[in-house]
Amino acid sequence: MTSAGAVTRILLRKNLLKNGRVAALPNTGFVKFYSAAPTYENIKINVVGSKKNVGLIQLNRPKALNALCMPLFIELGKAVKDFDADGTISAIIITGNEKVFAAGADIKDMQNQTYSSLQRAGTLKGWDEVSNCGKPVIAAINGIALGAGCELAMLCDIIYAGEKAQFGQPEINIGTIPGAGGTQRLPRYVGKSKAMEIVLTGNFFSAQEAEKMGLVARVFPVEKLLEETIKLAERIGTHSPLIVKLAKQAVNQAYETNLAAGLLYEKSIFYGTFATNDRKEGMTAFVEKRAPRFKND
Ligand code: DAK
Repeated sequence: MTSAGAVTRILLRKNLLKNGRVAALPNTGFVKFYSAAPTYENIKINVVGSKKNVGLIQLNRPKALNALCMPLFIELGKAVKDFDADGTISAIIITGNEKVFAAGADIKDMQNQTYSSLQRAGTLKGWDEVSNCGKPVIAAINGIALGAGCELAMLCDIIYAGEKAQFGQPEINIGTIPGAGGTQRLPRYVGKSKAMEIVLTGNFFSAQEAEKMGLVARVFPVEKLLEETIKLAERIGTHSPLIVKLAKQAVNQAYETNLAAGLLYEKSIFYGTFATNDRKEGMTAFVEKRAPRFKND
């Protein structure tokens, strides 16, 4: 049976799925896929790049400044999981619009939650799909990335920002604390003093400050951000997907363990690359002075 993810990919590639909706049913061959294709209310998805190998997810609740409501979390998790499973996709971009990435979790949803209702609900659904994604996930942030919006960006592997982007963990203003990784990831990325300042004041900080702190890799003019992020994803896509996945795992270990254990992990991954055909092809291509032909093997 064809999975919903596979259906989405077929439709995207044939330009039949626009913004998460089936645009047309040109022939009976696709009718059978229609019912299985996921339709999204709170995100838009697309396949972009000159080789159509970049999965693009756009948060899409503009009236609520892309506040991350529970259905949005679930849709986001599903879209990431589908792109991760798609062998033709090299990297995934999560973005918002030119004015806003996400103003945090939906405060109206949370207003009447209780300690026990949150405990019963467990962790944020969809969140794990982003952090467990084997492929590179890149955040392209224009406008505000606050609270869980900033935490979502920090789940990603690389953050590119537009020059007007604003980041913050303003939960303290509404009587709570960052609860989706902010108190743990932010100090690892920017150090304790900066993280304390951000979390305890709730103050926003600019893209330029975020770049200086090392939270953001690069800053671009607003209108260039997505184009540059797609270029980055395409560049990653020229490498062996297998080795990219291993490299991502190795870098992530630096945030999970101490230096000695991390170096040991790195070494085992490094030796492990020598069990792959792509490593052999990469080095052979270098010696033969030609471009490598990676096979994800
Ligand atoms: N939630 C719901 N609606 C929001 C929202 C939000 N976070 N942010 C903005 N909106 C809505 C506004 O209510 C308004 O809707 P209407 O009144 O028009 O219906 C619309 O978006 C436009 O907002 P404003 O009128 O406020 O626009 P301004 O330009 O004046 O201000 C602002 C923009 C971003 C400065 C302001 O909207 C603002 O301060 N927003 C709240 C930012 C914030 O505090 N974010 C942190 C949320 S707490 C969890 C773990 C973690 C979390 C949740 C669960 N578990 C483990 C379960 C995360 C929590 C958070 O992220």
